[in-house]
Amino acid sequence: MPIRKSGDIPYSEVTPKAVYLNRRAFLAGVPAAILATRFARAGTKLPNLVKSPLSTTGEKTTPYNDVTTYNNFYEFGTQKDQPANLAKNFKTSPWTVSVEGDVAKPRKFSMDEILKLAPLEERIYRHRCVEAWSIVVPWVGYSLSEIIKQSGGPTSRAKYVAFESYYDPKQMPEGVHAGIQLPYVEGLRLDEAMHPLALLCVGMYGETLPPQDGAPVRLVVPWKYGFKSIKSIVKIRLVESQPPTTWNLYGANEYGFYSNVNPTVDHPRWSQAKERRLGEFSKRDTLMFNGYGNQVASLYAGMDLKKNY
Ligand SMILES: Nc1nc2c(c(=O)[nH]1)N[C@H]1C(S)=C(S)[C@@H](COP(=O)(O)O)O[C@H]1N2
Ligand SMILES: [Mo]
Repeated sequence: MPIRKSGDIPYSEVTPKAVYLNRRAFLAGVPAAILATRFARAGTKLPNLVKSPLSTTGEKTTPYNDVTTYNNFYEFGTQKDQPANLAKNFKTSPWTVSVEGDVAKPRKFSMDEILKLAPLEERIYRHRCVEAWSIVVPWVGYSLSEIIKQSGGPTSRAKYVAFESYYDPKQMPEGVHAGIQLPYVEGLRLDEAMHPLALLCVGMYGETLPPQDGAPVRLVVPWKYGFKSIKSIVKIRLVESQPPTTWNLYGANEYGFYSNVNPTVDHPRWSQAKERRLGEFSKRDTLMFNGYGNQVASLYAGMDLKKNY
């Protein structure tokens, strides 16, 4: 068998680590039941990661096990522990992302193309869910602006970017009970989408994304509440007017289009002043723009953030 550099292996051909380890352990005679608990990580190592200067420095990352067993991914169930189980066999290959609408060169990208579009960076970001829990994750990816540039860049008409998740009721039978409209849709203003912090994410903890965290490709927008970070993306469409978003459709008085993390604007049903970091006991103060104010506050200069929640 020829030896290839891991960077040359197409996404579709990579053997998931769990399968590989199972195979190896099977040969060594280790019982399968022990394997299931010992080798729970299903990702594939992503090579040649660049450490990004956009990382949040000095913060302890949340244990992998917490980040991959406490999830919101309503297509796979509304309970936090459901996606880890129900998304296990989610088919993420082949995968195509279409970049369309008001871009100079609308085109489709295969997952292999996405992995090679720009150097893969490791960025440690804080992530704050609207439900007042938070995590610190070493994500892998590159700025969302890269894929928009690779599609010829925005035309003069483009003002917003609309995103759509994959939805297959056969693979996601819990979706019909989720209480939200599917496919999951999200949106950003064009300048937010082009901000370098907005991450097109293909991995975490040095590996490809596990299904429950949004495999094979998701958004991570660290200054906004977690629900803006749409998972398992199949469509990115540049548009003229503000696109609909899933949680705003669900309840417009509770979830706005902007959804910037803001400890001074409470959710109608609970306070946003504090948060609990997964794995920690006591609560900590929530930071304006989740601590990314120096980088992003200028995007909202002159806007009333109580009105534009
Ligand atoms: N397609 C899709 N994307 C989604 C969601 C979802 O239910 N479906 N949940 C959102 C919410 S509410 C949060 S907090 C984050 C959670 O990401 P994580 O599970 O990787 O922490 O994903 C967001 N993206
Ligand atoms: Mo969330």
